[in-house]
Amino acid sequence: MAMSFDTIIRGGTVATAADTFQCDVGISGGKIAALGENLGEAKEIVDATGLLVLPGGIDSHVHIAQPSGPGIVMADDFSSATRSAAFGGNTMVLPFAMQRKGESLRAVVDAYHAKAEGKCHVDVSFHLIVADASDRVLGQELPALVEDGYTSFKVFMTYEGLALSDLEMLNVMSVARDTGALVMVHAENYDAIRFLTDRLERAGLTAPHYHAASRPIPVEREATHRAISLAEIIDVPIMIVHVSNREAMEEIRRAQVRGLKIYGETCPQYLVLTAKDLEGLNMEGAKYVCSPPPRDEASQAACWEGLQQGVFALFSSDHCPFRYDDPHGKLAPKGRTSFRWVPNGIPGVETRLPILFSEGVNKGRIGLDRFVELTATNPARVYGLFPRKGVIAIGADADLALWEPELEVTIRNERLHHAVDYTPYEGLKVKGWPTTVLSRGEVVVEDGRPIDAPGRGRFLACGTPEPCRAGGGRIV
Ligand code: DUC
Ligand code: ZN
Ligand code: ZN
Repeated sequence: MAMSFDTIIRGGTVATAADTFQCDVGISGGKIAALGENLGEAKEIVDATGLLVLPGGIDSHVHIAQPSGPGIVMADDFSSATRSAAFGGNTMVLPFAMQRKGESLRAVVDAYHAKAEGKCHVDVSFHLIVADASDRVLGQELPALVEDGYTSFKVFMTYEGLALSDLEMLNVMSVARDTGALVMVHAENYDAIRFLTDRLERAGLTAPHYHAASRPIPVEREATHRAISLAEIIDVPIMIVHVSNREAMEEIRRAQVRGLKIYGETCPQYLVLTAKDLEGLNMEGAKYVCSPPPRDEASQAACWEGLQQGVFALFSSDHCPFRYDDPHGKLAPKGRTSFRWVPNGIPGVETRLPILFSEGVNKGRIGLDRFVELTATNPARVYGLFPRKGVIAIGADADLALWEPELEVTIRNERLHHAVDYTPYEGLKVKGWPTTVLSRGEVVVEDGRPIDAPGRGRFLACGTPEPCRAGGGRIV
């Protein structure tokens, strides 16, 4: 007897991290209920003829509504960021709940839930940023938060007020090992950056592009090596986030070859931008200030190699949205005095997938299966959301993005949906764009048109990350 579904996606080409095949997708109760042909009746038919049907992207590294220093305000709240995410083919994002020194992590988590409440267009889980590795945080708060589904912590090796000492990193890693959580590491050497920044400023070299000179590749390579060594001492898996160059990538590869569970992530800015982009006239370069900074073409090639060869398991946006022409953003008065004070981060949640699809799949650098793996399946596995998320399989959430693989788009800020007044990818031509997006079976973007659904996105507790599970294989 033919079943009846809420929705059938008909006539598309389904692609997963393993396979690409023609079939229809039957959806009931927000879940994928059937894959096959002639599925029968449904209340709604979505015609996917000529389209690719992919798992919705999971952007596992975004910053939303984070406090960012005196007078600096992030452009996106949870509404605009998750709406922008949906328009870029994503059905889930993982932002950070950021602790500041002296704060209770639990109170921080509650505050971020309050910021997100009623606003999200797609589903959300949180990573924790541990800035204050006090005995109470290590002994009580982190273990309780892991139990509640916050199973990944980011630690910083740089930034005033955020950087942890090696001892503090070891303590956080030790809690992660005991509780089955994954530590994400921002690997840059704080003292080296301070030394170089002071020297550049003394020489009057304060324009935005000196940001890149203040954090050269050895700053990242050394910290990457040190983070790996600390993880080896504790015997715990870690994720090195936003890797920008060959030397850091090779540190990760070497550790992997030695059998350590060291994971890596890279981002669009390290594939299509270089330090030259920071050299714009006047303050224009501020639009590209992020850390680590974009490097050069050889570094871009190395990041592609890392994606192709499985050194990197994740491709995330590191969406970190500040307006440009705004005293609370990139043009904050202090930022005009030195690159040191320019808010650090660039937007990209909506452009992440089209950039990788176009530069990767359409240009033959990676296959469609690898695209799905890097952008949806691996994030779900790495952060304990699989198999509910990140896959087209019976029983999974019906989080789907329908792509027009040949659609040519010139990226312009005016077509994006974030609350930022620029995109660092302005003018970049891409081929392939997601035009219809379903979150748990509900259409949230239809043929490029908005379906306003703030508040329908849910918080999801994360399970134990796969890298932290006993016997868990390496995710590549
Ligand atoms: N690190 C991030 O992960 N995002 C923005 C800035 C930074 O330093
Ligand atoms: Zn970082
Ligand atoms: Zn980030």
